[in-house]
Amino acid sequence: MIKTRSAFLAMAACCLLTQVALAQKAAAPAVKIPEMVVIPSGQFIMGSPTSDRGRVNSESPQHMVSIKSFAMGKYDVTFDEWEACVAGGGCKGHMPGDRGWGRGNRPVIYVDWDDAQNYVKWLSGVTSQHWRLPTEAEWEYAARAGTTSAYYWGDSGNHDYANYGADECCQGAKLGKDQWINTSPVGSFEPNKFGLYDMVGNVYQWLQDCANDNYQGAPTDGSAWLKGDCEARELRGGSWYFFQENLRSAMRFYLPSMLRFNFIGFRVVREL
Ligand SMILES: [Ca+2]
Repeated sequence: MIKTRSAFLAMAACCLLTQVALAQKAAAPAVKIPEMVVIPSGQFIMGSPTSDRGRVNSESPQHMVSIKSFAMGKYDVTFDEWEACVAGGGCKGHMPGDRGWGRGNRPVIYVDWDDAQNYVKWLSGVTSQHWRLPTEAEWEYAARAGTTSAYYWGDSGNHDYANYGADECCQGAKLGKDQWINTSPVGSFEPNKFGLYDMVGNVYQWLQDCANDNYQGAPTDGSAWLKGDCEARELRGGSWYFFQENLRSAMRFYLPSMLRFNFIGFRVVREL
């Protein structure tokens, strides 16, 4: 009898532990990881030719860069993905506002360069893989996707390909497929030839590189340029707030790294 009762208690304890384990598993928040696209290795000419309308001298001299294969975020990091980081104890609990434009699958905004670093640090921790921001060379190579035109679709701005602003600086605008005055849900336009969405328009994207006024002395192996003014960091891609020339593949821009704006977000890279 005693033996039977002990066996019953042991079995009950076992079931209880199993149920607790299952409940914990069910309650554990799913880790939301950005979808990625593998970018093939290759070489490209970085910078703009003098024929690019709206070019600035910081885009020269043009130079050949070799790129190793890497994985890049198919979309900008979204509010959903950012909030998974906060829910998982990362990102220093920073919960950015959205100005009432919507969260979910819209790109996260009001994140500075350090916030973006906190996000990739969290991703690296939960996945045991190496996540980071794109280098400026990786970004331009991925944005061009084999093209040499000013924009990856041609030589002039076009609201059918991206969400950007009015011709007169600086305000949002609606035209063609671009039906958003402010940010748009990621993936609202066709991807480029590498399968990347929103590489230009919607929000500017923080990059790893320090600010430099031209390409004299820039790396040619695709690595981040960590000399220059590292209190400021490079950004790429233009945004809902700016005019078309900001969406050119070669367009460069930098800002102090601690600024949080409603036209800046980021996308991630995972090393292969
Ligand atoms: Ca727009």
